[in-house]
Amino acid sequence: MKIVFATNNAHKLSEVKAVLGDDFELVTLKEVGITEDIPETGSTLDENASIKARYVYDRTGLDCFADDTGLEVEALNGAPGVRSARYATDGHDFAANNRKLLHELEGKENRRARFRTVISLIRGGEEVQVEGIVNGHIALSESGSEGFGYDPLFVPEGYDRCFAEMSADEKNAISHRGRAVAALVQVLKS
Ligand code: ITT
Repeated sequence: MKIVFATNNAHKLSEVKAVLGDDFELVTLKEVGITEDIPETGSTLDENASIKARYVYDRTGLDCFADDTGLEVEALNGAPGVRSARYATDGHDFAANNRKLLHELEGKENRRARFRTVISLIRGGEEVQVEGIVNGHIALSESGSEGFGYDPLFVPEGYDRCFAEMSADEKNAISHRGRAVAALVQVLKS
């Protein structure tokens, strides 16, 4: 089954490919001629996932899905949340975002956080959303070199290592995105 994944993030693409397996052929934005950044103008993850998927569907008419992910930190009232990519700067500056997060949490005892991924699937013109969540906490300093984004700081519940210290398979088995994609597979196979 061919399906377009509406992302410009190469890390996401490889994570999702690994979970979807060989039953699905993922088509990239570039392959369908979309090279511009899709505007993320929504105020929630649900809205942005929908905006990204609709953008692709409206231009190609192809079955497609998009993921929008946010890190929600309890002591920061859910920030950076929907602004996770642009927390410290206008761009996707992972290092600056991590520095800002550590700074904002200085002196705070409650470091609980969760990653939440919302996937919007458009199949035959019909839209369905699924979600994946992983609870955890923000470490006191960065470690590891795997993954991307906030992975050097996020320690999932029940572990003493952050995502950036885990293999791709280990992260996918418990992560927000891994769980959301597992739910997506259920929908696609139904
Ligand atoms: P697309 O919109 O092109 O898919 P993006 O990088 O803009 O890619 P999101 O808006 O969904 O993706 O993600 C917001 C940010 O959240 C992202 O830039 C990372 O900093 C962070 N993030 C998302 N998934 C993550 C993960 O699995 N591990 C660590 N950080 C993640």
